[in-house]
Amino acid sequence: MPFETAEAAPIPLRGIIEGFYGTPWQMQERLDILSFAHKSGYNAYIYAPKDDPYHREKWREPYPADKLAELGQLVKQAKKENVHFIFAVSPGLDVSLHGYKSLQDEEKMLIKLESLYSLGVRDFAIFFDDIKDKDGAGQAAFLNHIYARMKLRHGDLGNFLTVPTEYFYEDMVTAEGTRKSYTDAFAKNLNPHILVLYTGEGVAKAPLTDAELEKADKLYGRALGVWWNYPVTDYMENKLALGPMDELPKKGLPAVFFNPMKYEALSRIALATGADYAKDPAHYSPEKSWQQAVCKQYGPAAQDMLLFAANSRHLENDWANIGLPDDPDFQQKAAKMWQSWPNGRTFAEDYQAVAEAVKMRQRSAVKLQQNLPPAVLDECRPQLLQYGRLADASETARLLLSAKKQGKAVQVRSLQQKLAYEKKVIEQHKKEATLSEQAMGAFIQRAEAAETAAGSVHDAE
Ligand code: LOG
Repeated sequence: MPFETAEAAPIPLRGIIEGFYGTPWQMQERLDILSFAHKSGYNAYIYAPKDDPYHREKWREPYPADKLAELGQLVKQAKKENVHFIFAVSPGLDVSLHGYKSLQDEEKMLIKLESLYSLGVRDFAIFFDDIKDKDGAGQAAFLNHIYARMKLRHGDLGNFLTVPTEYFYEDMVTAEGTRKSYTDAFAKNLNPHILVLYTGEGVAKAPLTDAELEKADKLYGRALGVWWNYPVTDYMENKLALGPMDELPKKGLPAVFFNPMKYEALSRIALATGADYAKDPAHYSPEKSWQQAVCKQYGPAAQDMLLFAANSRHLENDWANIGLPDDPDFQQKAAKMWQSWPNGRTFAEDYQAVAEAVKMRQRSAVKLQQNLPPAVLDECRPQLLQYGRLADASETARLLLSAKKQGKAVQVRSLQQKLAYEKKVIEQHKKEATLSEQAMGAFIQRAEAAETAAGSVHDAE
């Protein structure tokens, strides 16, 4: 085994899974991420880009020679970097699991895996996520056959992984707390040597506690590995995930894989924190690891990048809720000011703190435009511009508050107009760039709605 002995580590298999929808990474990005993976302390990478046709839609077809050559290059690089290259196929859209056709499909799958084995791949995965057909027993039998036949042919076969169709806890369990029928059939029949990954309580729901993992292990009857959907943003393309991994289980688990954004460079902040977690899960500290990652990756631009990245960490919709809060420093300062608004004892200093925080954010937006490396800038231009707009609108909002407090009606009206215009422009760009909803976004809303100090407005200026 060229790799470290797995037993010693609390998480023996730690890696990045290229498992998102949308434009897959370029070959050069993959080569870069393999070096990054090794340097960060990861020891595995799963090749599973949903939109590589040969991975999913056209899984039966062999890779054309040029694509195979590229994969060979990756496998070589992975070996050089001591990273397990795990090759995955997602046949679930149309695979046959019964009868003669299923035997044919097994052959096709074996041919596919063999073509990668010839390149030096020893670790494989077959995924069944995001498909309609829920044939737990059939999928398990298919996996068992492929695994057994590969094992028989190759004494040096490495890890064999899967993801079931019910891949998050809430989808596996009945109201009574027992296994749903799909999960029951899959779990009962699957060879115990095949490693099952799941995504936690939801598809993208944080944090994941020791107790929750234990509960899922118990339900499944085996130790599950984790496929963690952060910093992936394929379900919310307008926001970037630039925060750290949330709190994850502190005790050991067989494997953890982090699913990144299609933006390779910007994914590195979260991925660096994921590596910190995976190396030493018991002592992982999200905020600390995040600060270190940004400082290490952004050098002289780090302080500005910390401010920008802070505003783009949390992803939330009706089913996803992941990533630490956006800009907690600003949120705290604003909350304190609202407590003393308009006439509290500490208002002047609370207001001052907000004013300074806004200025820093404005400055960072300008400086990052000038100082970020081009590869990074290319991945975040719309968001960085929107960040600048939000900071500028926050500046208007805080001036508006001051005018309201002092009862300067003319000033209030002109600032209101300015803010309304700034908000409109922000709104126009939301579809392509969203951030800081609960931080600067909420501050702007509240400042706009804030009552003018009672009875003191006059047009005396
Ligand atoms: C997909 C994954 C996708 C992610 C986020 C799994 C196991 N599968 O809901 O490819 O990137 O969610 O959209 C998924 O997570 N399904």
